[in-house]
Formats: sequence, structure tokens, C-alpha cells
Amino acid sequence: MGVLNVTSDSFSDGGLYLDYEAAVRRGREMVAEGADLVDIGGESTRPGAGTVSPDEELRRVVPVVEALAGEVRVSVDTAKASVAHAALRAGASLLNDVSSSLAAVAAEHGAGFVAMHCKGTPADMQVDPRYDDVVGEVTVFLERCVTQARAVGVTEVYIDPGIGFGKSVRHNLRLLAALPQLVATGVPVLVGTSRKGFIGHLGAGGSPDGRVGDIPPLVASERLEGSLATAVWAMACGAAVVRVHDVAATVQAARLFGEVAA
Ligand code: HH2
Repeated sequence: MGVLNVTSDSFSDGGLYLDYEAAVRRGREMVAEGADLVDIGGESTRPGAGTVSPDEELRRVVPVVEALAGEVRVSVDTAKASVAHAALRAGASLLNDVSSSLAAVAAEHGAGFVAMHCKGTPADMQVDPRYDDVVGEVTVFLERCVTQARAVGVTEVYIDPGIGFGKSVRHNLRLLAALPQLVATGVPVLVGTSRKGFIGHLGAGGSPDGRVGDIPPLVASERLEGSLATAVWAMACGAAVVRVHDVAATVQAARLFGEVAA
């Protein structure tokens, strides 16, 4: 799944694809690089991000969905029902909802649904997140989402532990280590680690029990190697989908991984 952020402020590529032409060009480039899915979003969910009005999010997302949906499977990354309806009408067939609240909208359009775990909201989620048992809590939450999504009629559901969404570096590591348990639920698992803060922290030599910012992290453009390491880990654990910015590099890694595993 290639990430296409039609935003001004996404943490790693904000502003690059806000323009319609640039977004469609990048979408096509990702398809040529081997993406099976393009995930189009019009609002950043980075820690501390501001919100975008529904009208503005629609204006950003829908034309790009329309342009790409005939060429590749498109998912829409939104937590707003109005944007989800419009994007699914425009040709998207998967709803990637970081709020995990829009399963009924996906069902109405016969679309797939990604349920992702997030503790808090993007505004406050990275302010000292705490869990007694992060893997247990996330697993129970996601299993409940799957039950609810199936109950309202969604037939294609994915679960995503929500790396970086209300998680410390240690929480992210525990969840990645526990991917085989999530895979064992039998529900296809989607994993999004690409360029995230914990990669910048650990890649720069930070402690797994430290906080992002304790030491100067690698900047987003320096996180490809760490992103690939975690994507390949997710594949080895049996994840069905990895959500990535660097499609060409990840496809190469996936090809090598696939041949070795075969
Ligand atoms: N991560 C981001 C956004 N959407 N959706 C799912 N299912 N899983 C994720 O891990 C995930 C997601 C954050 O990454 P990005 O879109 O690059 O950044 P921003 O939210 O700043 O646009």
C-alpha cells in the first residue's frame, strides 16, 4: 500500500502532493513501482496535527481518487463520514479509518474496511501514552472492531495495531514483536511503520525505553533503512499489507523476502 498524502503538513511528505497534478503523478509512479493499493489521505494524523474542514478534505481527495481508481485499487484514509462516502462513490474500494468508527459507511458501499487502534486523538495521543498490557488492549480492541464491522455487513476487514498512534517507542516494539499473535487471529493485518518517529529515534541509537526527542532523531528522509527493516519484519510475521511511502524500495525488499521465504 503506497501512501499518497494530499496534505500540506504530513510529517514526512507534507506539501509535496497537495497539488492535484503532483498527487496523480505520484500515484501513477507508485503503481509503476509495484504498489497494489494507493492510500489517499487529505488530513494529516501526525502527533499534534490540526484538523482540516470536511469541504477542504473533499476538495483534496476526491479528484485524486477519481483520477487513480481506474488504474489501481484505491483506499481512502479518512475519519470523516462525508469524505469516506464521497471517496467511495468516486471509486475507492477500501476505507482506511484511523478512528475505526466508520464501518457502516464501508458496508453501505460494499467496500473493505481497515480498523486501526489509536489511543487518544492525533492532538494528544503522544502525550505520555500508558497501557497495562499494550498487546492485550490493542488485540481486544481490534477483535471488537472486527465483530462490529462484520455485524454491519463489511465482508473484507483488516486490522492494524496503529504504530505511533498513542504509543511509546517501547509500545511500538512490543506490538511489532507481537504481530504473529495478531496474524493468528485470522484477520488480515495491515502495518504502517514507514518513516515514523520511533524509527528516527532507534535508528539514531536512541534507547528503546527512551522517548522520541531524547536524542536528535534521524529526520524523515533518513529513515528508509529502518522503514524497510520493519516492513520486512512485518512480512515475515505474516502481515497482509504494509503501508509505505517508499514503494520501489519496499517492493524490492518484498521480492527478495518472498523468494527467500519460498
Ligand atoms: N499511519 C498514518 C496515517 N494513516 N493508516 C493506517 N491504517 N495505519 C497507519 O499506520 C497510518 C495510517 C500516518 O502516516 P502518514 O500518512 O505518512 O502521515 P500523516 O498522518 O502526517 O499524513
